[in-house]
Amino acid sequence: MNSTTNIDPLLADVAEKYNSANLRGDYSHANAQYVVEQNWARYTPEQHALWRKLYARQAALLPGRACREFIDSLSQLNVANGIPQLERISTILFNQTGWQLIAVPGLIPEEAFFAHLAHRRFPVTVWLRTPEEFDYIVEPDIFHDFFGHVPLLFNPIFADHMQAYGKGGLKALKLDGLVMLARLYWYTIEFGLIHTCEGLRAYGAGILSSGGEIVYCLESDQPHRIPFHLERVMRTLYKIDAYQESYFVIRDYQQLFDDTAPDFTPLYAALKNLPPLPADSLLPGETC
Ligand code: HBI
Ligand code: FE
Repeated sequence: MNSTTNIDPLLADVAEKYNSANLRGDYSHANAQYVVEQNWARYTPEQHALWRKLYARQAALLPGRACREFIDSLSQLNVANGIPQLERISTILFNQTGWQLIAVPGLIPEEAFFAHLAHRRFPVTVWLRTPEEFDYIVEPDIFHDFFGHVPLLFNPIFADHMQAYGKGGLKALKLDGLVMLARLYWYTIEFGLIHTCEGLRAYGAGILSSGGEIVYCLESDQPHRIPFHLERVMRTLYKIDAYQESYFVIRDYQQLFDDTAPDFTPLYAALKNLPPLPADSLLPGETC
């Protein structure tokens, strides 16, 4: 355990959720909302080169796999040549959808995370993976958070959903609905698929920032691809250290916003008494 996680029980909770014995970030300068300075000048030329390599590999995989909104938004950010300056992008983003980017040391406790989302602030981790972690990393680094999550915050409907999700998260904490809400986050914001006029596409950040899963999720015959259904997603278990065994498909972002708009209180009460579904479940009639 590093110095931080063994004194801050909230951080220890979220570290455990990610099977991390100790979180990698430097939390010693974080404020009460877990915000830090990005210290962009401290990134080394090698780290900028690693970002360029990650970006180039991922950008080449996007056509025909990432949703159109993601590709168009990413291309306007001009962040191929090095680790982005969060403040610069935050200013552009704020003018478009009222979202801001804030720098955080890494994973932060659920309540702080939800509170930021509820106020249209997206937490972006400041550290970058090592070259050895090029293909896989357990905790989200700046490439996952920025490349995976930031482009769709420029989409107004998705931006509204993210804020609603944050508000829902704060309520879930009071209703003991956190586990179910985390599943919703996982199967949409992290690993969601969407029907488009060009065919099935990925919009989830965990897919879009992954060299392997962006191909697997659309082209493998292994995983189930199931029409999104809120209760179904909230009951379905997930694994954090392997490709998904099931992906849930929305018709459009409006469906995601509308289906998750109602108050979840009765849903939590109803689902609490039902057993969770294994990640590889397929219920009758669930074909995509
Ligand atoms: N913290 N920085 C950061 N980024 C996340 O994606 C994140 C987090 N804390 C908690 C968390 N995600 C998950 O538990 C979500 O399900 C809320
Ligand atoms: Fe993420």
